[in-house]
Amino acid sequence: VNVEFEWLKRAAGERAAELVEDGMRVGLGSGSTALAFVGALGQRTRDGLRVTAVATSEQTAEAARSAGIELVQLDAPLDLAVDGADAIERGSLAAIKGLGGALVRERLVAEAARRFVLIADDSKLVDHLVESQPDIPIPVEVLPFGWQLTGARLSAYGEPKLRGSEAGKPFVSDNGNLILDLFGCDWREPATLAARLKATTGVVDHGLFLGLASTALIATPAGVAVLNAGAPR
Ligand code: A5P
Repeated sequence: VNVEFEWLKRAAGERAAELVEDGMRVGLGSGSTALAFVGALGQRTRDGLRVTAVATSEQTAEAARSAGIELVQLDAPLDLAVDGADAIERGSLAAIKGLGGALVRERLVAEAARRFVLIADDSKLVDHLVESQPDIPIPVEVLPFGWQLTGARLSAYGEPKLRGSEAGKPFVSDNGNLILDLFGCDWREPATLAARLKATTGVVDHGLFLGLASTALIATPAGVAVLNAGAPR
């Protein structure tokens, strides 16, 4: 564990918790940075803030419950959603998400929110998303039924690799699906790529989050920078 990153994640999470106002319905992202936000929000609720929240994964739900945050279903729009990312592009705030395997619920929550805020340490910030490859693939969640054929369709856009779990078995998402990590994609037109992935039979969703985040809170050793989508880089 990189202690500096842990400290930075906590700083980003605490800053995001300051955005939450009394009575808000809040979306809780997944991954270690989002869990720092959950911890900070839990502290604020113990100090008297009233919120209800929707969790994007079972892991986050558990953390929220132990932090004393009231969880509700995603049955109405949210005021704010806060989530981590695997890579964030300067300027556009386009992001790759889903290395934690929660991308389907993460997108449902992000799209339900009036304001979607990304939080990360500065190691996640890139000038162009294409730079993050080959290390960071585009995660694609697919139905288990016929997944090999879905994979063959996806190979038109990159090299799909079935994600494994630590036990050596395929990773299974909270939705009971598989993840194909797509390496070596053609990034010239990310919006076209995103639309094609979404339109592929057998695909539930993918981890390219374009045009969703309005703000990114990026923690650096010098402080937390507030980046707004569309602002000069
Ligand atoms: C989960 O599916 C992802 O989208 C996470 O938001 C992402 O992997 C970031 O995780 P960390 O904050 O642990 O790096």
